[in-house]
Amino acid sequence: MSELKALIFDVDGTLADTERDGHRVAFNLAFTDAGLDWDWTVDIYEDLLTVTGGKERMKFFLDKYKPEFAEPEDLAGYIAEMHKAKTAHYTDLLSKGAIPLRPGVERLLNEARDEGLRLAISTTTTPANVEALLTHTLGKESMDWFEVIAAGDIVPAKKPASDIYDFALEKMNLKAEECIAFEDSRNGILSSLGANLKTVIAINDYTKDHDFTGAAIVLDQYGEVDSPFTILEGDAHGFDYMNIDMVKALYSA
Ligand code: XBP
Ligand code: MG
Repeated sequence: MSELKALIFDVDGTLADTERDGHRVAFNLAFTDAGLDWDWTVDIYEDLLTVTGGKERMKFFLDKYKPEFAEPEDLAGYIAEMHKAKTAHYTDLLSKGAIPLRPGVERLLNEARDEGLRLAISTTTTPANVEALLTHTLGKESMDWFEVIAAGDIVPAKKPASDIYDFALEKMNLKAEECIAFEDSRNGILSSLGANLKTVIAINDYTKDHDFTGAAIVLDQYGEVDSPFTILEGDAHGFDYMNIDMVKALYSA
């Protein structure tokens, strides 16, 4: 058996609960800027989240919810411009401290660094969004904690395709069996399992009913010493909050 060398984290829903109060709000602000009356409610957004990637999600929305919309000739360009505006709103929200990290994330990252474990990010979101989240929660220097930040359009096929995890592994020159992935969604685990990575799940409100078949464990959160997680599926090996010893136990199981 190989030795654990790296932890690879998803961003949205995993490092922070960004979707409902971050991305969704930013999309709506961009629509308002463009003079559109599109309103991505909390409920509609749950359906839209089945499609990863903000640009892809807007296209899906138009096809499903606005079939009457008079599409501009360059629809892809139109969506890309609106997505730029959305990213500006999203990074602005983060700069105002709108979204904290999930419980246990900062501690776990620090423990991993103390243990000499390598860190990477594999996400569908735009690189600027990752930078904004890390900078405004952990400080600018935290960008350097991650050896690889694999994000957005860097690969042709977004999650659930395994490409973004394959890319991170290749960049780190590591094999899947030397790493463990942290995800929150069905599309995320399909991607990480597709790359043959053992995968830890911490759910959130949008993903609590997803199918996590194949996960090493499914938790409600990583937890802290004084606020333990609830196990939804799997064996926590006697731990009640996620620390590096638990990560190693899951990795070796
Ligand atoms: C995240 C996404 C992203 C974000 C929005 O998925 O699917 O599209 O919702 O960010 P994951 P962008 O957590 O699996 O990486 O608008 O920048 O795409
Ligand atoms: Mg996610």
